[in-house]
Amino acid sequence: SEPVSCTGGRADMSLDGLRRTFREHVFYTQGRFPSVATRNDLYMAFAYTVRDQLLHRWIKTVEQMAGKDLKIVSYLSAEFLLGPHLENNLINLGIYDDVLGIAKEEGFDIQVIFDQEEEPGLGNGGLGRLAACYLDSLASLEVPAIGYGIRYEFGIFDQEIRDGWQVERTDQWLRLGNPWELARPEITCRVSFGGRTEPYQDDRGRYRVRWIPHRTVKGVAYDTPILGYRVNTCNLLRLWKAEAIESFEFEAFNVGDYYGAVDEKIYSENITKVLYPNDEPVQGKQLRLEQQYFFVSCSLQDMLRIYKLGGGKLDRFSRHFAIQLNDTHPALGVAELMRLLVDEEGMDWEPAWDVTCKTFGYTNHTLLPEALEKWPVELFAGLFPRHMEIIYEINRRFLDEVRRRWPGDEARVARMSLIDESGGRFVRMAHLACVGSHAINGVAELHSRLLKEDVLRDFHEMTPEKFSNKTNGVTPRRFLVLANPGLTRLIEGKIGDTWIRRPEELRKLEPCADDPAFREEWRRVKLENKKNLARVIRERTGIEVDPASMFDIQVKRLHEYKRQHLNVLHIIALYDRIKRNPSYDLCPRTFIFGGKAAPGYFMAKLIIKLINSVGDTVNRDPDVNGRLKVVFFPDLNVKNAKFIYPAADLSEQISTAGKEASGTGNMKFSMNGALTIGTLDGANVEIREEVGAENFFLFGLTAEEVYSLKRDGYRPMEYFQANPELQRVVERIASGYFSNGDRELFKPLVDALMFHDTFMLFADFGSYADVQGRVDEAYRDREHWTRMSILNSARMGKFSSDRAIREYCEDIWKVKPVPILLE
Ligand code: H53
Repeated sequence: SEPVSCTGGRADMSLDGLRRTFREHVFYTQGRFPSVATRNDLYMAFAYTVRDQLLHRWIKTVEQMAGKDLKIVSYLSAEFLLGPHLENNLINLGIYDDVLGIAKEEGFDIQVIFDQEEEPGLGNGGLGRLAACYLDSLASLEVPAIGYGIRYEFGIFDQEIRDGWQVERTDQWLRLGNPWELARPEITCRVSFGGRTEPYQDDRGRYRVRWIPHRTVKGVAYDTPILGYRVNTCNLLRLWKAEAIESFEFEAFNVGDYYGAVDEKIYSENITKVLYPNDEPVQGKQLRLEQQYFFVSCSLQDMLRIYKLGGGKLDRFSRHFAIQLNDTHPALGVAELMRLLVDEEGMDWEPAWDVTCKTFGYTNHTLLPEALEKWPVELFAGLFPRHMEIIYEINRRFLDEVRRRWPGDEARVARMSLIDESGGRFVRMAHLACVGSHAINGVAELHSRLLKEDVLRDFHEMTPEKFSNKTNGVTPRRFLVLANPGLTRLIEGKIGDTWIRRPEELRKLEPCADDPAFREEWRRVKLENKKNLARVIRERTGIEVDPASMFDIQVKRLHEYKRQHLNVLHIIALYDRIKRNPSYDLCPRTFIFGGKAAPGYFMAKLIIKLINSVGDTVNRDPDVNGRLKVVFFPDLNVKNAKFIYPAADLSEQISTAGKEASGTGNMKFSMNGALTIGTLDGANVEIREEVGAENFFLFGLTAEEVYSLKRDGYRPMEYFQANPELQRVVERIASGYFSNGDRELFKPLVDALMFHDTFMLFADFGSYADVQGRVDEAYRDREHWTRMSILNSARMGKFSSDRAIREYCEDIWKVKPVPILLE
């Protein structure tokens, strides 16, 4: 067919072209005169102007890929935490300054326009943000890819802090429309639930099974273009929305059951109504399982549809699609692809299984036992009777193999089974993912090692060749270029801008660490970023913080294993030292926290309250005299995070060793020149290796020490009794010092520490406080601190998501870049 012509007109990216397109959108898309256009009208007009550029590249991408013998990556994820699109797209297109100029000419402040964008909060934390970074890198590396997920009508809740407590407010990101997506009402899939199965013989006399479902809903595609950095590749994020199928309403209408029809509509739409706001562990709710199956089924049907358009034969499917399972949330895909191939397409079991295993890869993101997804067999079989049968059959064949390899080892068989029968019966999603994939990976060296040694040990023994590590990465475009323009300019002045695609080149900055003038500039940028954050903190919390103080920051989801409360114990220790000796010499510090707690996670919410209560007391105490400030930054999301990472002096990465699979915030901070205080956990280990032990503040038990201490019987009380400062700290909390004399308020927290201390805060407290003392000293030597800061940024290249995606492409997906030409 003829190449699509879409040059000129709205594809014109000259300054004049952009200005004209923008004005047209104010008129013809928003229906406004410029003089009465609202802030939202202007934002929308800008967004559509930029989207036109994306669509131009998207069409070119599709056009040039069509008919080529290529392989597409399908990234299946229940979460994509994208963050605002507009600024990011301007950077990737390379028209940031042009658009700033147009805004100025037209007489308004572009920042106000950027602020108008509601971010799509379609994820909880690390896992969802990782998926977003990977989409950015896939497109930037010109790799054909589709992200598949769920178009939640309500994303992660907005967090407010009232009286020190977290209050959740529903997210309404779609309220004013979403200019970045295209509804595709013609791209739909049917997804069924419940019912029963029945055997039959097909026309060739073969035994077959058909599924007679109880109900069926419709999935509708919504597409968001994902443009790479300074390339023409524009990939696709396809999110599914659930709707009622028309026939239902029509039938019900005919028999007069109007309310029944409306019920059905509500019921169907419920599936993609809201994101479950739990990071790890996920909550075992039926609707959650329905969400998982819904998006996985839509996505697989869509891939098969696309594949068949190209006329491919099904047994070659895995040469054209590589599907990655982002955690176990989409693991049902293994059974669903089998069902589609065997029941719907009439393939035999063995070739279908061969295709399935060659197609899927599985990324594990957690070692926490309570976070490994298990679904009660009864619930599962009720919703998916056919998939249950398929899983039993996969399991039967798989366990036969286990028995052949390890005859008589029934304990091993029970451990490896897809069905957990150790008390109740559950489907183990991680086992399903392992058995149905040709590749299994963890997300940091330590994590991948622990997976092999512990959680997935039996699977590693059986198929070691499936296992690998793929250390996480983050996109330097959003987390450096967009978030920290000051630092970006400074770096560009020294080493140009090629590091934005090849961050290993940041190493060229190393010699600058010895240049006093450069260090001075480096500090100036940091100070500006701190002033900026101080302003935002003042606007949002009313708290004044001093940009000259050390900014010590811990932002991430609230979870006991992440140990925000260890940080608080240390703050109280410092406060206690000041109270006992008002002239105690302390380098002024501002402690900043941020992060959401799962609404049902009582302890996490109590920790938020504790942070705010300690803040109230400390910030007001005249004895403290400005040396300590404690701030809880409300509503941490991608949009707000951009103020935070660039402003940090010290990054807190203090999880119990062996608990944080990787962490990615640790990377964002260090790239922006923060020094890390951290345990040997997750990617901290590798960050320390890269930046150098002398530029990293290490403390705490190792994962091995944590395990052996647990095994030998950990007694927190022993650490408590041995450390008088720790006793005073805990006593201050327990006595009601921070809660107006209320001794009950924090009792659950205190008791959990004293009697269980599952995450070993007491064991690590001494070492943490000591190393914090070294941080205090180090910060006083500003020249040396700046050196370390520069070296942190310079040596973080490894943690670009481009590196991670290259590894996935080469080792797991076996896909190659496909450069796209515009003309
Ligand atoms: O995934 C991140 C890791 C992080 C890990 C996180 C995660 C979730 O956000 C949700 C569920 C889950 O199993 C794991 O906690 O350590 O960096 C991306 O890999």
